[in-house]
Amino acid sequence: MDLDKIEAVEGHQLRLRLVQPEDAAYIYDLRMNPDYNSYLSPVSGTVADQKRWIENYKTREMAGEELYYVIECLNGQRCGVVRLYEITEESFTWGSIILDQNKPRKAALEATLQSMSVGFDILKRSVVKLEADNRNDIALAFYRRFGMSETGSDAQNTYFELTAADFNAHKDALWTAVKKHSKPIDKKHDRTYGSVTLVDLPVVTDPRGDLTFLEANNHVPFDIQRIYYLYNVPVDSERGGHAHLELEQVVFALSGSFRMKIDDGVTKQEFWLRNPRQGLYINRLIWREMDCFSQGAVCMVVASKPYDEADYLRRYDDFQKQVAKKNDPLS
Ligand code: T46
Repeated sequence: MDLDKIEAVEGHQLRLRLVQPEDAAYIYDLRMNPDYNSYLSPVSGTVADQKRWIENYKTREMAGEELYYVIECLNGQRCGVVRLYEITEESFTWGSIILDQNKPRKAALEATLQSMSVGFDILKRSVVKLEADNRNDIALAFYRRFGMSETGSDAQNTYFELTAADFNAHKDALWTAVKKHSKPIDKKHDRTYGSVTLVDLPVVTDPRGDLTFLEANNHVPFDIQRIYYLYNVPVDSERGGHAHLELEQVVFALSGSFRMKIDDGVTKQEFWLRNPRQGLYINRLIWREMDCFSQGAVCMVVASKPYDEADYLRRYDDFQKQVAKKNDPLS
């Protein structure tokens, strides 16, 4: 398997990336949510069970039997999941798609095109199989519009297949529809106050290994004036717990992983950093906390200014006051 191509698949407004154990709580919430789970097999157990399920799935992923993706907007916001399973020499089964309220317009079409492309264009399988619950009118209509052929039905489900040839015949028109009816998400750095964005770096791969680089005012949207790194971090350590008045930074997990909890004073998000080719750009006036460091994790930060303690807001109420001031139209 070409793991590099399979690991992350970028489209017009969405990225598919392989699921990680840290996605357990997100997936558990999705599958327990009655708004999304009506036509899926029921889930029981806990988030810890879901995490164990993902860990077991990772062995099937390594064996090339199954690919389970988290669907993200290009700004890193998760908005759903989709799965390719029962991958044989010739075919794969597609399903378990869920999209949540963060999905952009045309996300179902785009995520379906992207995930089917993995099966057809990357894995080179010649046919996909899938089924839809007979009560799920929206899915049935969607699969028919997508050009899938019905192969049968029973009391519960209708069964469909699509060949690689049919997929290739339809896909350009379907991508045109995605582009026409959706807005591309600006994944370039949003430099307004209070924003965070995932930043992808280039990689040069050859048999000697991978090489990634970053350039000031290109991959990182500022003049780099300082670089620092965190290492020998105990796994139960909690760092951060502050915001900056003027400093902009991009944070990378050069090795291992950790969680960044991000708060702009209104919305809280969390990002798991684990890929040395992907950093988190954190603008001014963002409260950040870091925890869940893996053993041996190394965090590298590139910063827009030298160290200055006066730039830190280390008390949450001071941070909230600054956010309120920034949002005050008369200030
Ligand atoms: C941030 C997160 C991701 C310096 O003397 N020079 C420096 O460049 C830095 C970054 C820190 N220090 C001193 C200040 C403190 O006495 O090192 C000590 C520990 O710093 P702090 O408690 O702020 O470390 P973290 O890991 O909580 O936060 C750091 C950065 O300070 C912060 O800007 O965003 O990493």
